Amino acid sequence: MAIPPGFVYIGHRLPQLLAGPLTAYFLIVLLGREISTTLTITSVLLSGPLLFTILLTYDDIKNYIAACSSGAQLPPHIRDYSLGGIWTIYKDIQAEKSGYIADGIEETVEYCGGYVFNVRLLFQNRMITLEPEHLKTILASGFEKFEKGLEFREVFNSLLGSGVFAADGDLWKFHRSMTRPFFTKDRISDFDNFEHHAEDAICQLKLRLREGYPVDIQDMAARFTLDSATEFLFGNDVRSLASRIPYPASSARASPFLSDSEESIELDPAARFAKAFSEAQTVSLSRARLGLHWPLAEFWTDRIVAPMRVVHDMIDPIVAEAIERKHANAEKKAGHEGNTLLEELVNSTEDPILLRDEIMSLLVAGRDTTASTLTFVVYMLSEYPEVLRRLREEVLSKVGPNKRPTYDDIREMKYLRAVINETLRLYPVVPFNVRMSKQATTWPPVKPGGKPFYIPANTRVAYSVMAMQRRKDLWGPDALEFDPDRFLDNRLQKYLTRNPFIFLPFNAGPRICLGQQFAYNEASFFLIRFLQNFSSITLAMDAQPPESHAPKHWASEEGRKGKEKVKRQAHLTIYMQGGLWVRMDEADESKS
Ligand code: HEM
Ligand SMILES: *[C@@H]1O[C@H](CO)[C@@H](O)[C@H](O)[C@H]1NC(C)=O
Ligand SMILES: CC(=O)N[C@H]1CO[C@H](CO)[C@@H](O)[C@@H]1O
Repeated sequence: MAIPPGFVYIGHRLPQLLAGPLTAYFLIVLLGREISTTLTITSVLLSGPLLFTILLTYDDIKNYIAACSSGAQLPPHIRDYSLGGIWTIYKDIQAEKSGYIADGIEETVEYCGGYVFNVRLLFQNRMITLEPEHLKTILASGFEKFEKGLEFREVFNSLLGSGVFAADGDLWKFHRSMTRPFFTKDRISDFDNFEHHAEDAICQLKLRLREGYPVDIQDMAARFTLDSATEFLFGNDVRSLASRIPYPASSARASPFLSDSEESIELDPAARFAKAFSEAQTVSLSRARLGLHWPLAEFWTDRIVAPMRVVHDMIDPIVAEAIERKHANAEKKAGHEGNTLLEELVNSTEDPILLRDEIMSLLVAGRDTTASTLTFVVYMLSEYPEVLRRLREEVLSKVGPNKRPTYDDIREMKYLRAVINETLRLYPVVPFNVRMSKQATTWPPVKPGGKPFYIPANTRVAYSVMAMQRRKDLWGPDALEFDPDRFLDNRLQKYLTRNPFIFLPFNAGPRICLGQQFAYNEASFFLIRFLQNFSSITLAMDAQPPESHAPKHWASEEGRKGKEKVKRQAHLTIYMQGGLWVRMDEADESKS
């Protein structure tokens, strides 16, 4: 039996929790016996909160003095007078259930007079910034002053272990150098993998559409990227495209992949794996909200254990087999170069846990990200038929109606890349991110002649590329419009070229996404094949579960919110609530 997480949490904090009451008690004993029992109990009880408040105030004063003496300022607090920021946490949870991600940011910006603020949650400062200059400091020029940090590792440890995604310092360098060789140009331009999975996916879509039902693009994209990623990582894919795709929940044939019908999920290992993998990510994200305090929400049972068991059951045998194969090959010839990432990794270590962690990191980093990008691109194509028309025109003129796209084709397709970029600008896959400051530092001033911002050591720092990439002052008055041409016409020079840090869907600096080129290739390849086969896309709102419809009152709102048809949610990555259901027409080959 594992020790319940809540016990471990309290065990670690016991000395801290008892410090106040014990001090108070001994002081009273030392002072003599004139004090009544009620007073003793009250002072012992109050001593904890009192000590805590004193320490907190001391910290605030210390930071204030440190900021002033270096000619800097502290980021302003947001408006929230509730104890421990409970109000903000409550609003955050409500917003996730029913709201629009990053709603209410304008209000905060207005109140704080800028895009930098301190959201103090559970008595801990979180410095939030939406300033490109600050992101440059965090991710690139001041890289060594920030890390993912203990909190990130504690929260994501069960999911990611020590892999490249969660590690810091020398361990991160080790992991990064171990995985990096696998992302060279010739590795990532091998399209055989994408080809047969895309073919499978399109074939399934066609069959279902011919039956007269709409299809869920998000589910399809998740299968395509899971199969491609597992093949890329360990040579044999998990074949999630082989099992039946879902019917709309409203149809008589419904037996959805991710929600009900536990029975079919039990029978289908790929579906079980995919479900467990999403569940583990969802648990990790709910932990991220509470940070180090996550065990309070899972006091008696660790909710990630069950889904992770399913995930490990799938990966462990694959890892074991790779190690065995290496030994078998070693007898035949030395210095065998691996074909898959796992074979490559086995050459640097045979530690099965380390190998599994690395694989998990890469699966988490590489799977839902590209799936989400594809889903949101298709969402935009369904909403902007003119963009769809131009994109198909580019596909047909550059690649033709049948040919398999090559690396060079993809490189030359400017409009396709602009469509992907514009989607990643408005709907960046990783909408929020966090870092921890290792030492006290400053962020540059925002206004000319203004003061820099002081960031104390060991402070949580959060940023939202989504909110930043929607700022009108950075992207122009039409920032909330979906318009791929902004990456091609004079707006490119006017905004992005002058200030590259306003567009960071893949982050920047030494920890920039390792899979960026892989992802552009994978997404481009799929979209080209997809558009060779389908000529029109319309949302099937009748198949979309009712709770996923954008609420009626959104329609009167300005900006993107007013245009949204389907609600979004986020765990590590953003996704469409309830899938993205569409109807499509097959391309008429004789015409094209
Ligand atoms: C459109 C798709 C993708 C997007 C938007 C994306 C975005 C990101 C972002 C924002 C990070 C930084 C996370 C952080 O440091 O906090 C990241 C890291 C990473 N990504 Fe991607 N990613 C995508 C696809 C992929 C793919 C397909 C792979 C691999 C096959 C991949 C592998 C990685 C790895 C290994 C890291 C960790 C790098 C490190 O910490 O040194 N990504 N990605
Ligand atoms: C899309 O964004 C990437 C990454 O910032 C950039 O390298 C590329 O030039 C952009 N392409 C287009 C056509 O916008
Ligand atoms: C599944 C399917 O029909 N795929 C087709 C998509 O389009 C290409 C080009 O026309 C065909 O080669 C595929 O067979």
